Amino acid sequence: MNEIALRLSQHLRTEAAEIGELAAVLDQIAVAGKLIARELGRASLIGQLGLTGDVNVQGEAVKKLDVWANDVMVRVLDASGVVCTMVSEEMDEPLHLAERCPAGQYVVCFDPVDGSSNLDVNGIVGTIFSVRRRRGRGIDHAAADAVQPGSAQVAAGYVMYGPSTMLVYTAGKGVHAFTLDPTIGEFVRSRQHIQTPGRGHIYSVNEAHAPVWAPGIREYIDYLRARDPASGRPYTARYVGSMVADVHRTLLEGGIFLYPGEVGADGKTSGKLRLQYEAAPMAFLIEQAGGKASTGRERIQDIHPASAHQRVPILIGSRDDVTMAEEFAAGRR
Ligand code: P6P
Repeated sequence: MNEIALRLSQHLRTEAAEIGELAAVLDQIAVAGKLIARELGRASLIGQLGLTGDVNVQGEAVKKLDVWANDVMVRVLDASGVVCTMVSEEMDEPLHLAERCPAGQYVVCFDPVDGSSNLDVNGIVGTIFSVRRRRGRGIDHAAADAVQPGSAQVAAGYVMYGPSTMLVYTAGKGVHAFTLDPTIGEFVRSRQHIQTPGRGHIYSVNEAHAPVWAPGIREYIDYLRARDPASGRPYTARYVGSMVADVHRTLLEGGIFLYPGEVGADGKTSGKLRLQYEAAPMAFLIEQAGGKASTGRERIQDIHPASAHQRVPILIGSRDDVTMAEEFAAGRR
């Protein structure tokens, strides 16, 4: 009867003494995860696949489930009663719940369905979330709330919709995984205090972008491909195209996931992944598991966002692998 003792709701009650009302936020995210998992499971049967015809602030085509899942996240986080500002990939501006703010103390940044390009082919997608405390004071604090650095996070994680639905989170005391048991409708603890291996044997990157990668990255990938059994090479390649899936594998098996900076026609280097609700939450999680996350030049969690939808390059995974990649990126290898 382990599933009774190890339910997420029970776990959060025991943690509540230490994490306070953050437990209410995490509990609500679990509810959203159950609702989104149910909708994903029947999407192809109820016409929920495909595009809405709109384009989001990122300039990306919006899927019907992106909008639907965003609405679910907004409603369940509002219902927690303790969230006063929300930032979402699917909302151009931060959502500021003025009526919540006198009491509401949390700011939640999220990507409701990350990897949605996989939706129509029944691929793995996920919901990524990042929680900070309200920073600003007075009615105009929404702007300050939305651009806090990753180091201000008090919790972060994801819900992964795969063969099983898993919620993986950290509140600064290790990384814990809960698997949805559909027979009782509860997330049940499946792993606790996850530690990522110091070094892995898998690299994960979209190699089609190699011609425009920032300096040093192509040399790094060539290094990983080279045959040298004494140093554990070649690595093998895995790429799902869904950050939650690629980072979850890296968290458990080690290695490195990269979405490197890309050099544009103007000579400037830019990233694709969003800092506030993709890179920073995954960085908090991987560091709690003993791993590392950087842009290649600076620690992801140290970046002070210029805007709520800022994009960054990211190298994330095993400590030794990310350190090696940084050395190539800095031209020291
Ligand atoms: P590409 C999904 O759109 C996403 O934001 C991440 O989940 C994923 O890692 C990345 O973009 C995939 O990008 O350019 O390889 O399709």
